[in-house]
Amino acid sequence: MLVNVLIFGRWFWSICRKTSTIIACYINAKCLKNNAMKEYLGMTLNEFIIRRQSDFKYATGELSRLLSHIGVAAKIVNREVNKAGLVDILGEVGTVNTQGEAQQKLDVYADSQFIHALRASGEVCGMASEEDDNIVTFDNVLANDGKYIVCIDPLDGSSNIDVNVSIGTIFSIYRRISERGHKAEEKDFLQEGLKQVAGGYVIYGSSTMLVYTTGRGVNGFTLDPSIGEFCLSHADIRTPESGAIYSINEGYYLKFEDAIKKYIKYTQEVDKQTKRPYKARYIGSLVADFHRNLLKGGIYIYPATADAPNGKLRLLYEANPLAFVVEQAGGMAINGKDRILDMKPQDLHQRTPLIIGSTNMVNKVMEFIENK
Ligand code: AHM
Ligand code: MG
Repeated sequence: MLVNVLIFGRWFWSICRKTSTIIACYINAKCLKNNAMKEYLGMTLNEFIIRRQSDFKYATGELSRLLSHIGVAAKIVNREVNKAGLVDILGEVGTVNTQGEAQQKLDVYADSQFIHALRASGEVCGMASEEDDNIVTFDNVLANDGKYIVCIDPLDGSSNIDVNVSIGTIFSIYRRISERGHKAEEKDFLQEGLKQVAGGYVIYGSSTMLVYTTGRGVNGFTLDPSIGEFCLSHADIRTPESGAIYSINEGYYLKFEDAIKKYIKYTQEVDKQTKRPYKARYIGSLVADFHRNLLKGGIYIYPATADAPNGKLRLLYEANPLAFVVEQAGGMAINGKDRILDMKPQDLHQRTPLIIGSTNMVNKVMEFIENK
């Protein structure tokens, strides 16, 4: 009997020691990460990119240089967005883009700024943009040798440009799959979102922020206008698992499928435990709605409608980059059936329904869809 007690005691003691070591390691790793991230706070985007380059095995600095170029273009676009009311740059330009929507002058300006910055970077062989029907290839020796391609919505939320409401830029970066030394090909752009090497956005709001991920967490940089630099202000962003905000254009209510209608009713019911009724917030600029929900917890839905069975938003340069960001921050993004990042694009300007945000909320919508 005594022997049994002794054996049990030793076994119990060793389990306790192992468990406490595991917990201590976990806490230590977390603290180290938090401390390391704290050390980065206030650092400029360029410094941060260079420091983090060592996170990537065999990194050669090309992606770092490319991200810096995107930051520079964002600052130039920001400058124009900020003085939009002062110069003759607002309003429609008179042409329509590939989606049949009137192009605003600032859209065209932003598009040309990003084309210029990406061509100048020498790291990119081509770009796909919401504003251009076909891929833009940078056909020179340096660019043809570039490893990367970029998909971009240069100025998202264009209906808000004229009225001083937050707008944004959304971008994603992939490794090309065509042979280096030649022009980019369309197949380089039709890769699944999970193959992104970086994705992010810039929000031109009450302050201007650049938020991006390279697959190792999400970091946000706020533009300090006094020094003209993006500085790390939001290190290692995590989105809450649940939130109390829902963002959907309820004006289309009658055109939604039943599952979405039922979910909207669910958000409006009273239930203390799940913080319902949720707050309805819809800016009409995806970047702004997404950014708020990312920080506060919430869900953004642009579903299929009777008129638009594939929804409105574009897979390559709206859904994919934000899906990458949200997943890296601990959230989820689906199209109503599948994970956004698993979708195989068929077309440059392909649209997709988008349900994106806090994990518990996205799963709840999924429940309604599955039980319809
Ligand atoms: P845009 O890229 O032409 O600006 O369109 C995308 C925008 C999103 O920013 C926004 O969430 C959505 O379209 C709003 O659409 P709607 O007016 O149908 O609600
Ligand atoms: Mg857009």
